[in-house]
Amino acid sequence: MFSRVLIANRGEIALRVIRACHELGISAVAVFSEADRGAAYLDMADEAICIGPAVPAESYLNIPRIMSAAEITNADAIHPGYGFLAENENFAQICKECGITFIGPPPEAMRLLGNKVEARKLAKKAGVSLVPGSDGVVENIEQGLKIAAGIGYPVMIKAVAGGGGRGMRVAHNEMSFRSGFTSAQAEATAAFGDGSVYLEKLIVEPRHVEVQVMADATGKVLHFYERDCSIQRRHQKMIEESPCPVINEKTRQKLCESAIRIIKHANYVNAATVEFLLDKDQHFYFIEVNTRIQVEHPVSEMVTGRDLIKMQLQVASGEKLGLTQRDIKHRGVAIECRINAEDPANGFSPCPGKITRFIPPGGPGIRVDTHVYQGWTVSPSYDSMLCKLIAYRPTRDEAIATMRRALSEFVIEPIKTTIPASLSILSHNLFVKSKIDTEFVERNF
Ligand code: MV4
Repeated sequence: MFSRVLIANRGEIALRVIRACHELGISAVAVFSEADRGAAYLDMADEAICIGPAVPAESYLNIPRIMSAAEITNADAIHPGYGFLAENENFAQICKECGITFIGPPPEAMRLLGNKVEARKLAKKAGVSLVPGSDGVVENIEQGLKIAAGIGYPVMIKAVAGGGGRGMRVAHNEMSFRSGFTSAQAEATAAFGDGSVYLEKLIVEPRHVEVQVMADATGKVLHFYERDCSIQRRHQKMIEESPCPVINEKTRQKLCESAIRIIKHANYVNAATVEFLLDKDQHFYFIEVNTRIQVEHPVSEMVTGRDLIKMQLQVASGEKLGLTQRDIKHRGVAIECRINAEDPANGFSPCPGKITRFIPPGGPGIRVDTHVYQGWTVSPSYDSMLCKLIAYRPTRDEAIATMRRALSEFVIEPIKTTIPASLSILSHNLFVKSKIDTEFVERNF
């Protein structure tokens, strides 16, 4: 096992990784920007190094500065968290060349799955059902029109280098295809430096269901069941839960086995999330793989009773997964609400500023993952997520009741937060009955 791990991230995930390191007897090195100086979790790290100013390009995204911090502190490995450099294959490659273990997949697997057309080909080879679409990159409008006619409208135009909704367009007919194709290419070029696009049939009113997977270096791949992440707004998830409340045990097994097949075919190591769309008839279709630990991993930890961050450290250090699939049971229901410093009454605009009162909830069935404390100043330079509130209960109705109780207890002053938005979603009868899809928030709020 490693003796020292550097965490190339900030906020709640940096704290989450520090905790996992300490449980495994590993010394944790934190890095911080000038905007994060004084964060309480930095005192929990065994060492903390300033790597530059607030602007991410000069600190959390600055590879030379992070590598220097790792070298100075004699770190054996780097945990990238999520966001920032977590899915940067160049960073993973540089770590390797410097003899520092990147706690994530090999750069080759990251490159393969980061290309959505390659990921589709891999899924096909693995025998997993995927959304009907183009076999590869669509080079021009005329070729695209032919393929779209074959698939049947409506179709979705997606960026090959994309993910998370950028560079995506829906086309309902030839005319909207022409304009959508050009603007998707332009947006993809601007966002990813790669304008390549491909086509898929539009799945109407889908649910977003994703499978948590962990692979070790011997090729052993385990799943930790699925999460339903349909409650999102503008591709920002707001509420996630496990298990998905609408799939039966047979569909669940097929879904999770499909995820494992894809990950095995990619020669993958470490944590991954395999995303699917689920339609009204319980058909699921592979869409993409996220090659990182995700924000919402705690719901999978709660229902399986496993520590996914500790497991990431273990498999990265070369340990075999000491579990079999049969050991991993799912029990109960976990729901996570992301609490952001945003004003729901004002278009969810960011609300940075000093927090003068912070009283988090607790009690039975509640987990609070946050780096925030009374006196902390939320910087405008970063993502607005303050806290993840996780309720874990035997049944979904009980988990909803516990979450509502906890959200009502939570005091965060004076900044605006998404607590009221979460409360109103949890009180909506369509959410309670789980008659939802990815458009639920936009349609009802
Ligand atoms: C789709 C889709 C419908 N049909 N693909 C959005 C982000 C990216 N991960 C994939 N996305 C979608 N792909 C087909 N063929 C609908 C979405 C989608 C969506 C997916 C997951 C969660 C929220 C979403 C919100 C709008 C659209």
